[in-house]
Amino acid sequence: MNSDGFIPLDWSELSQEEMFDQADKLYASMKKRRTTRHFSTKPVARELIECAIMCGSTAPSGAHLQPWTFVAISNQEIKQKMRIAAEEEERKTYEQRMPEVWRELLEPLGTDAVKEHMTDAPWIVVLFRQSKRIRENGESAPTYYSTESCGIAAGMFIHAIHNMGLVTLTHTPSPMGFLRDILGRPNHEHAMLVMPVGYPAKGASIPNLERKPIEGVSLFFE
Ligand code: IYR
Repeated sequence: MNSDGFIPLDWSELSQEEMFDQADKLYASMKKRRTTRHFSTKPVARELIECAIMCGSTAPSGAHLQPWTFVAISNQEIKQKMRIAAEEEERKTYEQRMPEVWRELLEPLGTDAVKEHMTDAPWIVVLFRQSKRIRENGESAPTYYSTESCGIAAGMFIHAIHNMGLVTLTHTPSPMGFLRDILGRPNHEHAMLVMPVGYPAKGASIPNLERKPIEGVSLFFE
């Protein structure tokens, strides 16, 4: 193997005790994360959003292309435009496009076509997936596993937001083409998730959900 361009891995072994302790602490913290639909308008410093984006951007990605663009919006006029366009699509989705088998699942979650979080939350972060990359010679070339890569980056971003004491929501207006137009992104970028970020509104409530136990989400062969 050619080792040019390689550096030593910066890693140190934890004791068994430290491992269990860190594992427990992380799970205890992650268990408390909840998708929140009610946001306060209280401002959040841009540096915190930048930090969460850099955390998301540590995600592994196909051929290390990092095929994502996080577009962060605090501008109220742009948020308003995005909300109007999202609600227009969502009304069609909820009223015409959503079959009953889907609607019955969303009913207990309390979602609908009204998206006040898009104007209440101080930041909206839109994750765009890059299906192509532009090479140095200006030609376009494919990216690889961009959906998987962006999914991982989104998870890491969401965890960073939770870890800094803020809340977010993974909103998926569909279709999302209007976001490319409003935010002036190129054709090879595809909006994947809209994530309002901020403080929860006073008295914010969430559905009383349980998560599946280990047996429901895994299988071990030992
Ligand atoms: N995209 C819509 C509808 C929606 C769909 C699922 I699946 C959800 O878990 C929640 C909502 C929206 O964002 O409201």
